[in-house]
Amino acid sequence: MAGEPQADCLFCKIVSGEVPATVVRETDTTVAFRDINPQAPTHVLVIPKVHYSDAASLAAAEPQITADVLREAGGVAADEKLDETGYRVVFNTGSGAGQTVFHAHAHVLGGRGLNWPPG
Ligand code: D5M
Repeated sequence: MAGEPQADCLFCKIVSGEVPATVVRETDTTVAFRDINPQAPTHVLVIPKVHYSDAASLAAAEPQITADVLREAGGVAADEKLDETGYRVVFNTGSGAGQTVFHAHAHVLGGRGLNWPPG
């Protein structure tokens, strides 16, 4: 069923605690944890606890939880003191854009200069 945990999903396993992660924030609907392969001094992933394959399908089905993810991304930035220097929130969507884990997630990146456009 839509939103239900998927047995083969790495991020569902992080939500359930089956796979460990360095969790920095958690709410009823979201988990934020450090990326295992950081691309910046701060690189945190914010995920919904429900399973949707990407941000667009999450937004279509669960607009409130999508807002929760964005609010928590801002919370991570505040916790990490990125507000003044700036930070980036990225949803890679589709393998052509670099998505490798098909459970919606926001990357929160900061702590260094970030070029535009991204590669
Ligand atoms: O981003 C998927 C991200 O997930 C990528 O930056 C690595 C990260 N990742 C993969 N496995 C783990 C674990 N176990 N803990 C923390 N972070 C992880 P994408 O946009 O799909 O390429």
